[in-house]
Amino acid sequence: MTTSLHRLYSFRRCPYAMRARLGTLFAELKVELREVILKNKPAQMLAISPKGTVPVLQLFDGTVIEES
Ligand SMILES: N[C@@H](CCC(=O)N[C@@H](CS)C(=O)NCC(=O)O)C(=O)O
Repeated sequence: MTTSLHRLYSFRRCPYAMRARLGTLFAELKVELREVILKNKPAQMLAISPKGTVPVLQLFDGTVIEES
């Protein structure tokens, strides 16, 4: 059985990503955390958010939130 989770592209030391991680914690939103190397951003992330900044939250229904 596979479980679909929301997915959060993040970078540990980024204050915006910290805000997003806190937001998901306070909202008790279970997310799959994808730690990104900013110099080598994953194609999957750039496909849904071409501006290439973190955080990016992709909800399991496909909705993309790309601003903290
Ligand atoms: N307005 C954006 C700003 C996000 C942002 O600037 N994040 C930085 C890291 S702290 C980033 O991804 N920079 C892209 C890069 O360094 O390539 C937000 O609030 O989410």
